[in-house]
Formats: sequence, C-alpha cells, structure tokens
Amino acid sequence: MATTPFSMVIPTYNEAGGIEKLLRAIDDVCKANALDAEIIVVDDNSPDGTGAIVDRLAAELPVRCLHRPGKLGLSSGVIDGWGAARPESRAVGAMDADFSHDVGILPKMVAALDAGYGLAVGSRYISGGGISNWPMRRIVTSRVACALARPLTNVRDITSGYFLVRRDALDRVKLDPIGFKIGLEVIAKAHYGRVVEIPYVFTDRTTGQSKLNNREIVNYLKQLRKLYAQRLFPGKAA
Ligand SMILES: Nc1nc2c(ncn2[C@@H]2O[C@H](COP(=O)(O)OP(=O)(O)O)[C@@H](O)[C@H]2O)c(=O)[nH]1
Ligand SMILES: [Mg+2]
Repeated sequence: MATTPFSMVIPTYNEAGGIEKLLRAIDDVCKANALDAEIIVVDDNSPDGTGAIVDRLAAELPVRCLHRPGKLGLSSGVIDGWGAARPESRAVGAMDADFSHDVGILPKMVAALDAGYGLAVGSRYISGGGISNWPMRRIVTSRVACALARPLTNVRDITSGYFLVRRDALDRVKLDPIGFKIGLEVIAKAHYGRVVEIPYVFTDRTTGQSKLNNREIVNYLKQLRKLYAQRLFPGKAA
C-alpha cells in the first residue's frame, strides 16, 4: 500500500539558529523511510532572516516558505500553511521549528494514517513519552493546561503541537486560531475517527527563545472557554 502523502507545516518566528538543521533532518527521515512529504514553513517576517534561509533551501529540499508580513500567531500560521498544501497531500500536520518534536517518530505517525487512523498525535504523556529538559515552571504549566482540557477528549497530550491529521477530517470544521494550541483545536473539533498517540521525548530548544508568553496563556484559557461553550451549547455561537 502506498504511504499517505502529507504536508507538514512548521510555523516560524526567529528560528534562524536551527531551521536548516531541522529541515535536513526531516528530509533525511522522509528519504530513509520513503515518506511522501512536503514541508511548508510559514514565516512571519522573522527579523533574524529565517524566511530567507528557507527560501534558499527550497532549491534543494521539498520545502517552501510561505511569507506573512508580521507576527500573526502560531495557530493562524499553521492554518494558512494547510491552506497552501499541495493537492495530492491526504494529510496535514504541524511541528515546531526548535527540535523539540522528535523527527524520528514521523514514520510511525504516517504508518498510523496508512493503517486507517485519522489523527496521529506525538505524545509526551503516554508510556514511552516524556520531557527531557524543561524547567519545572513549564512542566507544571503544561500539566495544568492538559488537565483543564481533559473532559474534552481521551487524548492524553492534549496540548501537543506535533501531529498529523487526515485532510478530509478538517472539511467543514471551523478552526479558531485564537490560541497557541492548534492541536487542541483539531483534537476537539475535527472528524478524524480513530486517534493514536505516539510517544516521544520532548527536548527543550537549545537555540532561540520560546514565544510562549503570558498573553498566550490567557489566549489558551479563552480558547478552552469557547470549546467548552460549544460542547455545552452546540448550535450557539460561542
Ligand atoms: N509563524 C509564526 N510562528 C510562531 C509564532 N509564535 C511561535 N511560532 C513558532 O511556533 C513554534 C512553537 O513556538 P515556541 O516558541 O517553541 O513555543 P514553546 O515550545 O511552547 O516554548 C516555533 O516553531 C515558533 O517559531 C508566530 O507568531 N508566528
Ligand atoms: Mg518550542
């Protein structure tokens, strides 16, 4: 059976330090496992020149860069990237640019889609998964964020930003890009049928800086409020 063609979207803002290494690592994994991938980097006019690095690499790797005029947010970047995906991709995904998400599990994620799962989520919170070097503050924030969303789904790593979803699972789904957590939006709203979590060990970035700030935490709470309202009062606009 042919492997599922997919488009992996990587939103970037000031990721010049690691983007080339990451794109080469993804390409190596895809080639070694005969995965049919295109990579779309969505760059928000990063002052550090991330977009220009990706443009240069487009000549040699299956990658292209979507340039947006300014910092418009992670989730809207992922959604815009999906909108630009090539027609033959039957799945779309998201991944961070900072090497936190283990490229080594990509073949397992694609194999899950090949096997009929509609959503494959890279997971820190199932057996075999973990977090290697996050400060305690981030670990606690992440755990609390997951606990708050727990009633919405059985997926353990609800705030994972690393996943692949069948493209038709997003048909007629209105995604709200308000928060940092596009994965939660997809997990809570898309029509993916069976879901599988694939364990990996999250490693904190070694170059560049996190863009998760207090504003994004407030946005996450607003996103949750909307999702709960939609669950409790379907049909009403939240
Ligand atoms: N295009 C775009 N990418 C963003 C924006 N904010 C964050 N990102 C990217 O989203 C990914 C996750 O952000 P990161 O700072 O690593 O968040 P953390 O892992 O929660 O600390 C990285 O690839 C960032 O470069 C944004 O406003 N626009
Ligand atoms: Mg990160």
